[in-house]
Amino acid sequence: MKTFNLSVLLSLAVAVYCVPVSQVTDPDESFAESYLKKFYDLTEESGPVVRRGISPVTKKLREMQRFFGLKITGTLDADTLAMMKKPRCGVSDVKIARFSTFGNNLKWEKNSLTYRIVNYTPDMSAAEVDDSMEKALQVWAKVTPLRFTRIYSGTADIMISFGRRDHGDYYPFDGPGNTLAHAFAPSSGIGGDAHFDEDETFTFRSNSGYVLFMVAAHEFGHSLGLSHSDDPGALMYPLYSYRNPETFVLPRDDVNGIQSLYGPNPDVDPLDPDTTAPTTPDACDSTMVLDAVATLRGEMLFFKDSFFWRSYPQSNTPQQTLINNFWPDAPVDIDAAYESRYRDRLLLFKGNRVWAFNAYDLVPDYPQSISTFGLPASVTKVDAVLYDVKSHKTLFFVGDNYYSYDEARRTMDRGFPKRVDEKFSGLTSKVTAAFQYRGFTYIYSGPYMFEYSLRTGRLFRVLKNDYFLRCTRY
Ligand SMILES: [Ca+2]
Ligand SMILES: [Ca+2]
Ligand SMILES: [Ca+2]
Ligand SMILES: [Zn+2]
Ligand SMILES: [Zn+2]
Repeated sequence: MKTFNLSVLLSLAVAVYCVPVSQVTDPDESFAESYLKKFYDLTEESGPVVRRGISPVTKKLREMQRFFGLKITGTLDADTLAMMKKPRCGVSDVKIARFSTFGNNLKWEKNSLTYRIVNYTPDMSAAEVDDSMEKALQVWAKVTPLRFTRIYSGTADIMISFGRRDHGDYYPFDGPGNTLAHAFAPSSGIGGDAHFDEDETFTFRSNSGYVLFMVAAHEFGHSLGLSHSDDPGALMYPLYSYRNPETFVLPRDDVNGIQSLYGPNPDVDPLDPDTTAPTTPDACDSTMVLDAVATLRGEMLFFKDSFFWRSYPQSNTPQQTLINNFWPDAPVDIDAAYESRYRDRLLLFKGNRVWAFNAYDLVPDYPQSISTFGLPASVTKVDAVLYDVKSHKTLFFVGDNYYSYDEARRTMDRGFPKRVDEKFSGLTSKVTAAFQYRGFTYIYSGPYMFEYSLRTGRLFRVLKNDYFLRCTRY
């Protein structure tokens, strides 16, 4: 997925390396204006004229920043611009979508729908396109009474086609990048139809290009009556994210959305544990236990399930993203993480294995066994890992004990393991995550975070997750 990787790479590079926020230039301003027109209903006559103190552009920027969980500044800052440049769906983000003006009745009044694949993309074989479309519709059929039948001629409810630039509706595509596809809400005629931008490279399973199944599953959500969700884990989130089609399960937010329109699948037992839909970790959940925390080139990373939040110095609100969006080769549900400043790497631990990343790339020969650090064979997983800038040692937390690893000599120190509470007073239960940030050591134990002075080692405060994650729900 070259295009996608590249754009994400650029956005991280901007966030990481350009600490003084880059100046927003005029082409960026006109790009932003057309983005707001397209996705946030900024209208021509509203223009840049300031009326009663607040300009329509400022108002729409705030709306967009709120939707994506960015800091609400009302100005075109670097974070906002980077978000605007990510590959996404062409349907707008306003609650009453632009395409919904066919009437107020935005659901199908029947459960049996037809679809037709009008033409094909040269990017994939016809069989792969057929399979991708069929499976993308099944994502929705699994959780609703909706059933889909393919037809090969005539007009189907859902007409599926590939096209570039002007392709017969009033919503031309934009060439490679940005908009990948769009679809129309339920209605007769063009309603329900899904269009894919032929200037993109679509793929069946590989990592180069946009996975057609994922793009189509999202678009069919619109075909069935859903608009965009601001839950970053939702299929109906407007930005493209890579996910493995083999293991994809429709998230809870989307299940709730589609079932509010059509009800559940009558053929599925609601108590069947196989039907559990994944939920997105919530920064406002004070009982949440983080999997791991780490720094990365001045940012803070907080891992939970398939997601992480990143908090970087220029931004007040940590942003939540799928782990595989940044590191497609990374494990999810990890045990521990740390940044090796000696080798400029991020290390992720899961079970008895460790993965090393240099920026986005898996370092060759990884994953490796954790025994390469010199941990005894009896250690089959670690609970947390912390790089201590004071001693230049990396501490591995395992149960009540910790081990000390010398980064320079690449060996385990003698005389370990030692008890955790010998070094960190007041810690009575297991360490679940740990990192250092701006002169303090933070040791997580369950939902609590113990703050120790790096200089004296003394316990300062006992805090909770929301200290860094900042629940912003009012
Ligand atoms: Ca139609
Ligand atoms: Ca495009
Ligand atoms: Ca952990
Ligand atoms: Zn969309
Ligand atoms: Zn179209």
